[in-house]
Amino acid sequence: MASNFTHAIVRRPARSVIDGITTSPELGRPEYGRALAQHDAYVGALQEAGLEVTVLPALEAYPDSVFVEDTAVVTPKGAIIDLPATASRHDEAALMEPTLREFFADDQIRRIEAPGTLEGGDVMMVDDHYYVGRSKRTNDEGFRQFASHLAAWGMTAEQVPVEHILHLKTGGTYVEDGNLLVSGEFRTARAYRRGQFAQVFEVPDEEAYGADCVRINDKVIMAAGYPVVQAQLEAWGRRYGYDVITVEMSEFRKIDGSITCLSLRF
Ligand code: CIR
Repeated sequence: MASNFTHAIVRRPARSVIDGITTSPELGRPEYGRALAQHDAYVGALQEAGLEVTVLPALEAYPDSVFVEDTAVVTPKGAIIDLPATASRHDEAALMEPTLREFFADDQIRRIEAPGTLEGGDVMMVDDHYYVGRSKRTNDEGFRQFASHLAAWGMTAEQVPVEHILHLKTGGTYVEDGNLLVSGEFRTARAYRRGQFAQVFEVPDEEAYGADCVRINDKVIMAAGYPVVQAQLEAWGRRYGYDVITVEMSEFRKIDGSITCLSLRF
């Protein structure tokens, strides 16, 4: 079943984005003007995919607040407000809640509460089943609460260990039609080997950053500069009826942000 999204929520990068958390300081700090331009292009790609995009103002006190995906998981039945694990990002979810309330009724909003932590980057939706990374950012209690919220809405979840990267989706994304991209440690993840995927494409190490893409209606948005991933997506796109849009992501990559991180989609 292909996605049928109508809306996205994004947040403008703050000037403080140059101080975003990173595991790759050798890439240098983001350049603010370039990050803004890349963000504009990303919003343009979401619109090209047919979405109405709510663009929230920058939050200077939160360097990583451009990565709105970590503040909530929006399902077809309702939204689960996350609890980001790092102190500097902790309050970002509460700051997103009023915007989600514009789209969802009270009984469609649930919350991850301490000591649970959960970040949306760790959550990969495959129809009504959710794979949840057990990472440094998402703990067992966060998963337990998340799975119980989903169960109340008739959906299921399972954990996937994340050892070497930030979030589950940093290492691979589901692009619908049974097709999954995986990189690094997820090439051998047991959770992905049960026959529920028609095709699993193993992204070569030198293109690992390209493994995080997003399918939106009849488009897939991916980072520019990953030709092997792009060729695979274009081949799938010809077969399943979608086009690939590439956007420059260099400035967000410097602080561990990838394609899915920059939006909430529903
Ligand atoms: C962080 O470390 O939290 C940010 N610098 C990057 C967050 C990326 N978000 C995502 O993968 N969903």
